[in-house]
Amino acid sequence: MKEGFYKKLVERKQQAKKSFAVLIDPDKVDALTIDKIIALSVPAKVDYFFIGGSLVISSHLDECIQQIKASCNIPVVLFPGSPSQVSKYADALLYLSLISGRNAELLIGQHVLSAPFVKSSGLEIMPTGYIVVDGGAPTTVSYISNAAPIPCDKTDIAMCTAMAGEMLGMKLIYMDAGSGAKHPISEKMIEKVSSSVDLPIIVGGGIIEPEKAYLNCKAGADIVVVGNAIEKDASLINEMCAAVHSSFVQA
Ligand code: 1GP
Repeated sequence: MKEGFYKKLVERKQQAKKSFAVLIDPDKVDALTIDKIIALSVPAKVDYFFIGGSLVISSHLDECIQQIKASCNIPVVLFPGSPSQVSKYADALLYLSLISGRNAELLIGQHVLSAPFVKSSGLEIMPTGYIVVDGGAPTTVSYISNAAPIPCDKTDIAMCTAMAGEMLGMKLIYMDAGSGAKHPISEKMIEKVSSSVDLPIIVGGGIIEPEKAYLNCKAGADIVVVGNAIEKDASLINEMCAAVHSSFVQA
């Protein structure tokens, strides 16, 4: 099994270092676009590529990852919308359990069915409490998951969900307003969650401005993920990444 990735995440959290991840949906990119994203991400010092999507209709997940791996050292983390989105070429897998929902299939059902396949991938598996928060519009994740998101102002529910996830043994918390959300998650909710658990916190969904990415980090996000906005304008990578990294203040 690959290892060491999670350890580094925890070390970064202990040092209060914030990370920026570019989300790549294999359905939405061709080889040329991937080259462009890499060309912008390397000088910007992007920390991670997250790969996945709620659907993933295309079948070039392996090729996407191999292309990235052949051109740069930015780690590739799988953010799968379904168990079919597993590739041995990645560095690690967010092993998502939708703890904000009450759909048994996404809490444990699909994990049982795919367990031997996932284990044999050799990937570093990171159990991740996936918390979907209402982002003001029905997103693919809320439709596909068939699970109600947490209302955006119910910070206590988000906090208790994250705490329960931590006590159940999750290693990461991913707070997601869903791709293309109208409203990203509030700093109030991020603050509440991050001050209640010791786990690294990933935040994404509807972040389109560098300022928002910065504020999310100040509120306690350890990794900020942006997909949609970068699909529309890849030149945002540099500014977003700089905003996230600038939130780190040396003690
Ligand atoms: C979605 O958190 C990710 O699952 C990123 O969302 O595509 O809106 O940036 P965006």
